[in-house]
Amino acid sequence: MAKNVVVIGTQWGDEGKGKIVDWLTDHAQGVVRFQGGHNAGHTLVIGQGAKQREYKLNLVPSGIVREGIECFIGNGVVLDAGHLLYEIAGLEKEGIEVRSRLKVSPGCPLIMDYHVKLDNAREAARDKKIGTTGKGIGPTYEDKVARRALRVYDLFYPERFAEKLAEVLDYHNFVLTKYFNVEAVDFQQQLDSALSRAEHIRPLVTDISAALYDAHKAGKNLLFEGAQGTLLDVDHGTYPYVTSSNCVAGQASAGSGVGPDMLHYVLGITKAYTTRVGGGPFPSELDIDCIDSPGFQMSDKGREIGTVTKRKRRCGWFDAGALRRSARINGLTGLCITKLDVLDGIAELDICTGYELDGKVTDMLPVGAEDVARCKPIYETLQGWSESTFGVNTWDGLPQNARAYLKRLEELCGVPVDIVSTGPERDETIVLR
Ligand code: 2SA
Ligand code: MG
Repeated sequence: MAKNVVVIGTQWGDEGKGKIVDWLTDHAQGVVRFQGGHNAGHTLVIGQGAKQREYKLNLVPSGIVREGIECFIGNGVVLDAGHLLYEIAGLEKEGIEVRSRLKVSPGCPLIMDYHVKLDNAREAARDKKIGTTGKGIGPTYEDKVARRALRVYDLFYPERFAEKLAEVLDYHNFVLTKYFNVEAVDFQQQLDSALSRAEHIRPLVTDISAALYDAHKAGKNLLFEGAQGTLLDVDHGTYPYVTSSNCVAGQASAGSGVGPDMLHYVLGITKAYTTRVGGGPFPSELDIDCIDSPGFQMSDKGREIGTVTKRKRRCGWFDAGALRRSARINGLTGLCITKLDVLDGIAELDICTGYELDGKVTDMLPVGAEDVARCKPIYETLQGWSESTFGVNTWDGLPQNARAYLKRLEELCGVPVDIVSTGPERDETIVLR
């Protein structure tokens, strides 16, 4: 019986999903992206010593760096065709065979130049910045929901494409020029650049829903690779400081066209502390600039820099109230705690166990940014450990205080810790279940 796993970020993204997806590909034959776009940044470290290579993927599923793994981009992903071809070319340059293994849904909405312009113009005009990645993600999802998006399969019908483009461009150019005072996007230029990519994309286009169903029936194991994280989910996150897609486990179904009965295990990737990149409330945030602050160690040792935008990520204590919400929304089967080693040497570790909000105590992150912003975190303090946990690959090899920390996270979140990741490489992993 095939066992399909959904790998989901339980916090604000950058929990280290890429490494775990890669590690799990030992037991899978296919990896599926089902939401987001090239705003995602998944870092993979492959190989040892002089042969070690680091790959940074945005759109292509993390399975691509392993031979023989099939990779699927589902309908829930917004696709920048130019970026996809650029990423494929980069991988091919590294000697990775991509085209025979990568499949793209005909239903993916296309990210166009006007989406990128709109994304950046809106962000520039905002007083309270969301801090988007500027890749056109939000405006493309808007077009999808408004039923005016150009989708991948439109690329193969040039006349229809031109007709739809003219209509949609008319609308967006009005907004760009009249509302934002930004230069209009040229119709012919946009048409030519989009259609020039069509023949490169066409061989990849596959009915993903059908392909996944067939793969499942053939006994293949599938991994559904989430991007961003639950607290950035457009419905369940700290709205409006969120991305524009659903990032929760349920989206693996809608965003790839498989039934929920094909999702057997939900693994919640969870950093041992918390980070966030971009704007929005963050109750357990720490100072990352003062060298004496534990936040500085998280930022510095954890190399907490946005993979896509190179922005410094904000850092803070583990937030169990946020995790509790995340665990329920995703129906988490187990947790995978990552980057534990970043906390090595911090004398005392605080864990946010709940919040005080309007004079009341709650143990669950409230809904929406405004209430989250008013939350005063409540902490409990655990003793840290001085030993290095980097690369430790057995439970007993961890310092006692590190084990106690993990056990406490498990207790507070109500979900078992099934995996602990202690370094970027595959064998720097502890499996508990
Ligand atoms: P967008 O561009 O519309 O999706 O931005 C909306 C918010 O979502 C956040 N966001 C992310 N947060 C964490 N990681 C992401 N990927 C990159 C990474 C981000 C980077 O892996 O580091 O390089 O900055 C990601 N993508 C979107 C974003 O910061 C906004 O708060
Ligand atoms: Mg990332």
